[in-house]
Amino acid sequence: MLKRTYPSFRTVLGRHDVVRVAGAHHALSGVLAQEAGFQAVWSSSFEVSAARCLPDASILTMTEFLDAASNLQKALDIPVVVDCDTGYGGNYNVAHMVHEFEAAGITAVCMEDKTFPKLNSFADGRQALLPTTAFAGKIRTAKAVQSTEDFYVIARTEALIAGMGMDEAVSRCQAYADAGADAVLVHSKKPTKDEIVAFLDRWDGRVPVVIVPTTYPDWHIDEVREGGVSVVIYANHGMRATLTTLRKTYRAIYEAGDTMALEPEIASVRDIFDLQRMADWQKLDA
Ligand code: SPV
Ligand code: MG
Repeated sequence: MLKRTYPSFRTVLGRHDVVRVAGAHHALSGVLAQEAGFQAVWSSSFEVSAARCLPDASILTMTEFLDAASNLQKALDIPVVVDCDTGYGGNYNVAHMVHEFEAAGITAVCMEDKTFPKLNSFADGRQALLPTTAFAGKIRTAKAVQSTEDFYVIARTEALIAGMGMDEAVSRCQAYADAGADAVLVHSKKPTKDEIVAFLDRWDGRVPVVIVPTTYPDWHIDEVREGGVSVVIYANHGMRATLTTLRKTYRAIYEAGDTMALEPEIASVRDIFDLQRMADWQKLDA
């Protein structure tokens, strides 16, 4: 009843042309993403930080991100892909991170080539990246210390975010794939998909490509698939929708002075009981 069984992220990738992943920051949001049909959940550093009302800037520690990811994975029948930012430091931190996340049953992590401490990709200000060889070294470390064959390491480049150009993005991804990355994530903050399409035109396909279409929402999943993308992460839409709903709900209660008008619009307590698997728990007492 309590223990969930789930396929590894690598197994899920083998079953789908394109894997659809939803961002989440706690078990309940992850369960709702699973219910909608997503094949995996992204434990988003942005969402996990924002849930604490903190900037996504390497403020929380590895153990706090591990706790969030592990609580997600424990509640799900689908794998969690963990956004591990920069790997929480240097090579030693990366090695420790892989050990800890694998021990928690996590089957996929993503690391980005920014310097530690990182800052969210959409924040104003300059992004500093590690030299290619230094980040490739972190990827090599992660792959060298993994203890299960299936463990999946995604290397994310912020070259386009940092304005370093397409040549740099492509050559970094090639170097990361050659260092052993199982996939590359190329991030963009452009308002259209053009930059990612240009990257895909240049990409030789040596490992799968992962995208995060936050600023370029106008790209249907069928076209994404045809474009040669293997994994799409809708990184923060759940949290953004939560904000809209909570804001509206709290205001409505405060302004109306009662909750009559609101009741038909919000989930029932019974709905929450079902997600908590309350009936299964109550059998323990029967
Ligand atoms: C996250 O969801 O934490 C990500 C994606 O890393 S982004 O916020 O676009 O950097
Ligand atoms: Mg992040």
